[in-house]
Amino acid sequence: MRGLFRAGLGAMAAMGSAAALADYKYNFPTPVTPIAHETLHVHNLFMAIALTLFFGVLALMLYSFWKHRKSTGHKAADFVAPKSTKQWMWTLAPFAALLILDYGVFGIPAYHAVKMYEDSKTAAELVVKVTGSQWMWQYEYPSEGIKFTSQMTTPRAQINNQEPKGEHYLLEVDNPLVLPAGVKVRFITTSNDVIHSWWVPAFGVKRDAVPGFLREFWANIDTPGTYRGQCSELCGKEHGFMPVVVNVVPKEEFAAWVAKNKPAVSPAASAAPVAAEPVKTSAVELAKPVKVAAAK
Ligand SMILES: [Cu+2]
Repeated sequence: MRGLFRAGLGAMAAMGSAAALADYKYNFPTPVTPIAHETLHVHNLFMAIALTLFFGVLALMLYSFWKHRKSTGHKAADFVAPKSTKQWMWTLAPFAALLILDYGVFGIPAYHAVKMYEDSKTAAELVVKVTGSQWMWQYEYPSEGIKFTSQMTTPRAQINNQEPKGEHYLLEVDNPLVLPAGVKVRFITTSNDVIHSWWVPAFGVKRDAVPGFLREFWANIDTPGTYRGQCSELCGKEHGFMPVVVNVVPKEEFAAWVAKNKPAVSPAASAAPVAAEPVKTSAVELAKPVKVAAAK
């Protein structure tokens, strides 16, 4: 019994260190936001509990099979409903254990993670509106008056196997979203047509962009860098061709970027979209930027 239990613990320890050594290659991407850290923590905690339970129950079962085998004179019981106190105990104890596990051990950390995820307003310093559209993303900084579309730049020839695939195949865009590091950004998301979903794995956030609704999420990215994600709600035939690319830069650099891209006229007076770079129509053959640019 003890040997089996030890073997179980050993296997768990091996799996744990292997995951750490793999440096997230087979695990979550390196987390860069509080939500991503929390998600990874909750995942690891639940995984440890689930593995402990799995090996514990398995060891107990194997031990029971072996200990009460027929060849040593044991006879199978044939009751259908609990009758004695002992039988009631063995029926109710797992039920109680499940309740405690589900609501206490799993429920409480999960509740805190979800509560944290939903708190997009507290101390948010920047608002970014993300609009999904067949098949590109439109980004808007309402206070700064900046608005542009972000389209995939992977050439058709690569998709059709006429050219070797590039390093960021299907994960590259003309105008990436630019965000400051260490600032809580509140995202508001919606869609122009069908349901899309904005997702950057390293941020630990994914939220459906639903036409007619404004939905929220947030991110406070601690490390500058380029982060890539994808639309993760099947939205039509080009669903796989509307990636998300986010350039996270230090605060000062972001301020300079805003100053450079801020429209000269007040945003209210200008109905025309202001692109970080002019919207390129030729980049993706099938993109329809005009439609998006004209959208409110
Ligand atoms: Cu989509």
